[in-house]
Amino acid sequence: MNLENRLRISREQFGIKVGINQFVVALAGNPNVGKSTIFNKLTGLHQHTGNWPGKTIQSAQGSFSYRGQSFLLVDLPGTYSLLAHTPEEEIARDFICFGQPDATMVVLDATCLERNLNLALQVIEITPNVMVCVNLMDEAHKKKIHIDIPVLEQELGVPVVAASARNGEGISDIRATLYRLITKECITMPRQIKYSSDVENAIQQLLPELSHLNTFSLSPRWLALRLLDSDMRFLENIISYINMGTEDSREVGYSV
Ligand SMILES: Nc1nc2c(ncn2[C@@H]2O[C@H](COP(=O)(O)OP(=O)(O)OP(=O)(O)O)[C@@H](O)[C@H]2O)c(=O)[nH]1
Ligand SMILES: [Mg+2]
Repeated sequence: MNLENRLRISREQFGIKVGINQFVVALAGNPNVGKSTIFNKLTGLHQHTGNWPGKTIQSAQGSFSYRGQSFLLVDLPGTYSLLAHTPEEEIARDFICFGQPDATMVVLDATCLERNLNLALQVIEITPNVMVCVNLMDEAHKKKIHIDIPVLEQELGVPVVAASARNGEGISDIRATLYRLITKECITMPRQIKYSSDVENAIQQLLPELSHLNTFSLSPRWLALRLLDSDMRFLENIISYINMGTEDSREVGYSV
């Protein structure tokens, strides 16, 4: 199976039909942070809703163009963590991990950044193609919470945009930042979380064992961490993702 087919099949499993030269952007975030508001502002009437394949959970996809480039935006269910506990969280996690989005935008609630950053850190552990949107800035302002966007950007190593999506503020910044991310005009350097020395040692022991695998879009370090989690259900999903089209599996992907 060539890479193009692999990409198509990965996405079709999630009911995503991508146009020619269209980039796929996953919209992730904790529940109630304004993901759908941003989705609606960006895509307007160019959207359709349905269900995630095999689930009764609603899905929404929509498109928009910016500087001649078409984007397909996928509004994911709210999730606190990628260590999924609910069917909604499983969908969000599986799409980010296996749906092969070209970019993921993590939306954060400016009024409770600390809790929200957990998800952002988990996502940047999986993929470097990430931007962060700190939404509800109007609410933060009312609560006299000040957020230093450039410092946050520096700390995370990915672009960060402030927004008050309900008022339409920050939407044009989001468009421009997604474009820069997709066209590689901006290169991200996501912060890698350092774990305790026991965990780091365990990772180092596992990495050589993983070196014979082509893990495609999944980083071996992230994979080692998931092995340490021992979430068997998720590990099964990871294995079937890696095994999809094994015949030319050395074509591309992470190397350890
Ligand atoms: N004040 C304020 N309210 C906002 C902003 N963005 C969204 N909201 C409101 O926040 C509520 C939740 O917004 P949604 O867009 O549904 O949030 P969501 O993240 O899609 O929620 P789930 O899909 O349930 O996880 C709605 O009442 C929005 O109108 C904002 O920037 N400022
Ligand atoms: Mg929503």
